[in-house]
Amino acid sequence: MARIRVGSVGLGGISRGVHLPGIAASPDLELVALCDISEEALRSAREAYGIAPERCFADYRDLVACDDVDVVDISTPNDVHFDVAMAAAQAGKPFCIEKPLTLTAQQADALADAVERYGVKTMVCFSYRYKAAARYARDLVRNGTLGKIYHVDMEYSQAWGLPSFNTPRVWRFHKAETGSGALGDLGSHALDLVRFVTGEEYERVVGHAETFVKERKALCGDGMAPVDVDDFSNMLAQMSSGIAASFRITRFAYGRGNYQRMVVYGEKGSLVYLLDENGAPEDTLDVCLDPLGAENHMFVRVPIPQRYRVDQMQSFADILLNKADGLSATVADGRANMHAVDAALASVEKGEWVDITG
Ligand code: SOE
Repeated sequence: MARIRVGSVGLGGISRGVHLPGIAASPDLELVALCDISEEALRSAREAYGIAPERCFADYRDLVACDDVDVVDISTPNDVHFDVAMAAAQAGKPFCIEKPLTLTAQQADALADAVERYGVKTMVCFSYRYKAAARYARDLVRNGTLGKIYHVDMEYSQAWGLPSFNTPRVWRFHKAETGSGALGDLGSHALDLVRFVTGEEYERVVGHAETFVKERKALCGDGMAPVDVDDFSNMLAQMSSGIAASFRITRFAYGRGNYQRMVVYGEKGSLVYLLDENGAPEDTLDVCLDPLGAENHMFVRVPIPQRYRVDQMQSFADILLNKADGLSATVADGRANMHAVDAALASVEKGEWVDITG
């Protein structure tokens, strides 16, 4: 069977590190076109994947218009997500897209409507849905092993915002390009992962967020540029079925790399999902399921069954081939995520709980 021909737009870190290698590794996908506004990024990807110069573009509209591009892979900065995804949908081309889906919930609503109108398949790259320990945790929660869930506590911590890293004012610190700071960048993952594991929706949220470092070295010239987004966000969320969730999202956690910790406390058991703990190469799962464990306050690390090890880009191919497992995020999930992110931002401004609608 002929491979599905992919055109990739946005050739930065996540594309080079995950999307392009994942497309290359899939027996069902073939990379046929590239797009980036950076000539260097375009040249580097072209040479790495052997793409003909006439299939390399600076304007995403030219890539979407190619008759030999069946689907579009989108890894641009956040402020370009909506335009590229809308162009793909209007051309009737399925697409996969990096998180957060869009800059705002309003954009997400419009994109979700267009996807429905044009009937295109989609996937939002909430990449931690493909962590085996997260999938195992999801099964233990969904199959009732833990019983009724009371609390979920979710931490997503990085350190590159700390002054010692001297990170300049990159697009992730500029609201017009990123939408929000740690909240949309890391918090979108955290909010999606808790929704993925619990299967529950967010009903209302209250948040606290600040900007620790108010200006950073400008990318051009010798001056400084303002940071107009959050450096961290602490949130509480009430979920359907009454789950009380808490989130700690930060770029200022000294000693952390790409650290995630989700604790799920249930009536009959609890679990701890961990990523990048003490630099461990694999995600892990600790559980406390038996009365003796509860009595001794013991959580035991469990082996992760092989069936939970799934690749993100192959999952996109499976969606396109109508053989998906249903565990990948679609634009509908991305839209729900954006409504939670926007409600958290609104709560930070108002200093009160905000209901999540839509
Ligand atoms: C931020 O540092 C970042 O690159 C996020 O943008 C990614 O989504 C996350 O997977 C890793 O960290």
